[in-house]
Amino acid sequence: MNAKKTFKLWMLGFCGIATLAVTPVFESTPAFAHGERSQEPFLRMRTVNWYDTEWVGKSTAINDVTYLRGKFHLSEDWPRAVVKPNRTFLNIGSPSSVFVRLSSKINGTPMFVSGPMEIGRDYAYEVTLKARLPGHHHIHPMFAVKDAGPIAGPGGWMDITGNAADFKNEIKTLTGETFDSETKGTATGVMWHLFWAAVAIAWVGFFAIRPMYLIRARVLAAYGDEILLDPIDRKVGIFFLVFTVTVVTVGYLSADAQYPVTVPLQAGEAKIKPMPIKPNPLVMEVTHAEYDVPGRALRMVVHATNNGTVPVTIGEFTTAGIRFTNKAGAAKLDPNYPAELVAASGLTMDNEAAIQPGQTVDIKIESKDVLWEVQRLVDILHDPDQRFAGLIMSYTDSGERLVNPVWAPVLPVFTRLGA
Ligand SMILES: [Cu+2]
Repeated sequence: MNAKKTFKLWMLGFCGIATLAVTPVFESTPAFAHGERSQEPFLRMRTVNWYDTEWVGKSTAINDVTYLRGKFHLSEDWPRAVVKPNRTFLNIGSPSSVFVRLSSKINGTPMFVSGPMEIGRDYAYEVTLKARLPGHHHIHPMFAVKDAGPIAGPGGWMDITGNAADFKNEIKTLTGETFDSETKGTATGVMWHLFWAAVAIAWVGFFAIRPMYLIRARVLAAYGDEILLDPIDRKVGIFFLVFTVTVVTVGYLSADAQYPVTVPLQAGEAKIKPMPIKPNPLVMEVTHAEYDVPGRALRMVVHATNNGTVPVTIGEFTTAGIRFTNKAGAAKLDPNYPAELVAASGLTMDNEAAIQPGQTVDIKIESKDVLWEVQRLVDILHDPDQRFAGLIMSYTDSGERLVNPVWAPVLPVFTRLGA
């Protein structure tokens, strides 16, 4: 008995220590409640290449309007495992409805319904947001692809100040009626939910007590269903049928009489023209790429030709909303871009010189930062399809930006090779 007790105590103590040992050390980095980092890296790197993302209102008062805007390129390296963007919708990823989305426009076209987009092309979007719930919120642009799911873009913090109770979303209908869409119809909605719940409980309850399920099941198994039904059951059944059909009909007719002019829910398709292809004199191709696991660096060899008339300098490599820049690229960084997504001196090249007009070069570009691990992009090495895609940004002396999509298979390396 005693030995057993001692063992029990020892076991309890052991479990306690074991629990403590595996409890992770408290992290002081900002909390990301969306789980955006757990989205597969092939989805984040090889579908939508986000750039120029702008969280316009760093702080917005309740009821005020702000914007989330930016551009994206649909990667030529779209994974085979992901459904093609034949039906897409631009949305916002946020912790609950902290903003009301008043409109989404892609290339200036309102996108209140979904539609197809073209792989290999670029789109500019602007989402108009009205502040609804106060707080410090992490907001992402989000690209939903039918049968593939939502693909989150980079997240930035947006603050909303004020009092939630002051929120109003007044809408003027086409018939001239004005109402607050926050509260409109709430009582009717609650009433119908309670009503049908009560009807359902009465229906199930009636049969549940005449007799209880278990007895009923045994009688059913032994003698069939005929003796389980008595005339009252049939009468009650007919009553519920007539009652339900009457309530639905009367409800429908009275709602129709109250709101004679309605617009059906839009179920068409948005036909969005991609942004015009900007002539790009810089031609680029990745001829080799490897990921240095201990060094946390993606290295690629880029075969580039400058067919233009002015020298071009590479400044940035961006993928999954994460930006690796050198000096030239850092100078062009929007200071409002979330610092936790920028590796400001993460981009190095074996040849920093500008690519001269007419010149063809093979440049080794290294994007090195702990962000590969922190953002869990290194997980591509566990995929059966080890590839990356992203955008390389280059600049001419006059400040013109050239965007080159790149993609390639990635070879993992575990030792440092001479760079
Ligand atoms: Cu987030």
